[in-house]
Amino acid sequence: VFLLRPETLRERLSAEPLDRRAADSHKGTYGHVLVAAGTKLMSGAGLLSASAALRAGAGLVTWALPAGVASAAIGLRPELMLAAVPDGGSGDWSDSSPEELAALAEGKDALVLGPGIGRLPGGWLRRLWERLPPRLPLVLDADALNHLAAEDFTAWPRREGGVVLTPHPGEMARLANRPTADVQRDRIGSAMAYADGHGAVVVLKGARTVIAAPLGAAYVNPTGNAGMATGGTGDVLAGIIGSLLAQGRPAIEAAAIGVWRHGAAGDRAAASRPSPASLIAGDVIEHL
Ligand code: NPW
Ligand code: AMP
Ligand code: MG
Repeated sequence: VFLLRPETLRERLSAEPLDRRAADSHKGTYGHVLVAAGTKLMSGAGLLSASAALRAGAGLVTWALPAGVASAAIGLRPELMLAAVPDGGSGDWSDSSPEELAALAEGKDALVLGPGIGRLPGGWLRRLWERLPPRLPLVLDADALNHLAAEDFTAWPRREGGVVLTPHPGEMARLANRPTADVQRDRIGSAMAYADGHGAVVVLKGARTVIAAPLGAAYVNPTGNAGMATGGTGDVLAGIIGSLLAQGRPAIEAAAIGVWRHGAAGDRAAASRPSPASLIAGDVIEHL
């Protein structure tokens, strides 16, 4: 178990606190993220996640929404590309087919799924899981995790591409089928056990976020502050990690570097305000 510090980033994760860019690079160098997030009354979660993926350095970001709400997203963030997933006009992911989303994922370099997607029908995520390009790295957050908690995830086939799960303590409790207080009593053990049991990198969020690799190292993150206890900061983190995956980072590196930078941006955002209490999730994106 390591404390994440600039030296840890350099020595164990081959990263600098800030990225440099090769002078002759182009947008194709930095990967294309597909962010499947947001619905009718939670479109903001998708916008935050996709915008964060851009600010974290991805070359291209496509934001996928159910077709019934996609037109409401036009122009909110002009740098984003939009994709409408057929939904019979309801604006609800539960009326979409996983096959349609899997088709959109072809040729992408990472998929972020879950912020603000609401409920999904039983079996939807498993169908998606089996149809996605085998090497595509994934970030599963929020409602995708709640859906996973209701499935027999332990028995699912392991994917070739990296999988990063980003639960907050309440979501971790649902995944592990234990009370939140138990998870919080042993945060490192909870994250490591779930990572080992499911072959996924687990990011257990909250003050001192824990990042655990399956059968590998765990990291504890010292950046971030209680100003970040505000709606949407988790959606921002999912976009950052997806962005780093699309830029070619292995799952554990993308997760640990992403968590560190998300907290560091939150610290700069809090310092730029009269009080950390006035920090909102969009400020974290602006300070990446
Ligand atoms: P309590 O209250 O302490 O018992 P949910 P959600 C617990 C979207 N969003 N330490 C806590 O339990 C998300 O992406 C959309 C301890 C809390 O009540 C999701 O799709 C936004 N416990 C959806 O909303 C902005 C902790 O978990 C419970 C904890 C629902 O996500 C907001 C809440 O978890 C939001 O991001 C901690 N550190 N953190 C938008 N603008 O569109 C959480 N808990 O029921 O999973 O609800 O996280 O709000
Ligand atoms: P979510 O609950 O999914 O919106 O995620 C909240 C995000 O804010 C996570 O990245 C948390 O680690 C971060 N966060 C929330 N509260 C704190 C805190 N007190 N200190 C540091 N980070 C926090
Ligand atoms: Mg969340």
